Amino acid sequence: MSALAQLPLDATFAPIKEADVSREMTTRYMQDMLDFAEVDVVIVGAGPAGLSAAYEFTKHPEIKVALIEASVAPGGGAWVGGQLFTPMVVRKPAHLFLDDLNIQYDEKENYVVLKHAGLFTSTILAKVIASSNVKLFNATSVEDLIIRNGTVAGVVTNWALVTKAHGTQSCMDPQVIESKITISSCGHDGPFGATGVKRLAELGLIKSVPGLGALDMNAAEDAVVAKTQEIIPGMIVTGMEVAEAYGTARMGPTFGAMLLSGRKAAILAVQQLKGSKAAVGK
Ligand code: 48N
Repeated sequence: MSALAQLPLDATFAPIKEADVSREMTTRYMQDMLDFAEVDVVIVGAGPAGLSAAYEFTKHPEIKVALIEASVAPGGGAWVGGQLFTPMVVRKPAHLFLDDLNIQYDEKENYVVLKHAGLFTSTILAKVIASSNVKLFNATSVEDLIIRNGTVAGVVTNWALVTKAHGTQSCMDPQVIESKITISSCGHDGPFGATGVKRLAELGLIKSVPGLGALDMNAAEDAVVAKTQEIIPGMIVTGMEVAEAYGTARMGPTFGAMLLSGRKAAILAVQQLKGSKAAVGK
């Protein structure tokens, strides 16, 4: 019989010093911030595209990755399917990505259906968080970019609640994370939608952000994956931020393009890094 099975219902806890709880959290979090002040890759946004990119990087332990998410709960739009219905539709061949994650689904001829979108998001999130080289900083927003000679060289961060409260206080300055490559997966709606490419347009580094086209599932998913690319030196766009940046159609509640776009963004970054000198973060 397992130790848990033998545990009495009214078990009592081992004693603890309250200050030790604070010390444990503080030492680890501060060490993470010191260790990840300079990385190979920053991923902005932990929705399905950003998480898929992060998962791909877990296969490259030599590459140091910071995953930044404004919400306390990562996952973006991938906790539900469409109109808050919870099953998730993923068109083939993106089911192969689910196979890699060992996620169960119902199979149809051209697509698969997960009984709950949370099955994807919780599974991929657990694998990303458990990895040795990808560090998730949630409740943290990217407020700006580090730009050197027209190249994205990292991100400017703040607590997400501070970012939302800038109008209430005098200047609450941010922190920075330097990175060789920034993957922008900021999605398409909400207060943070497509913030990476919108900032590039504000800086005149890209002409404009045309925004989403109307819905056409078959056109949208192929186009988003095809246009997942380096938009300016140092920044790769992925997920629905691609649709915003290039004005492709939107796909609505099918998620296969998010998985394969995120995977493609990570592989493009790995190819760039392998072509360069030894990666940061050995
Ligand atoms: O889920 P999203 O919004 O974005 P994607 O591209 O990962 O997935 C898109 C998908 O959820 C859909 O919208 C589906 C396919 N619908 C399509 C359609 O046609 O309607 O996740 C983006 C994440 C969110 O969690 C944001 O909180 C976060 O990125 N985020 C940021 N985090 C930190 N700093 C920022 N500046 C920032 N901007 C966005």
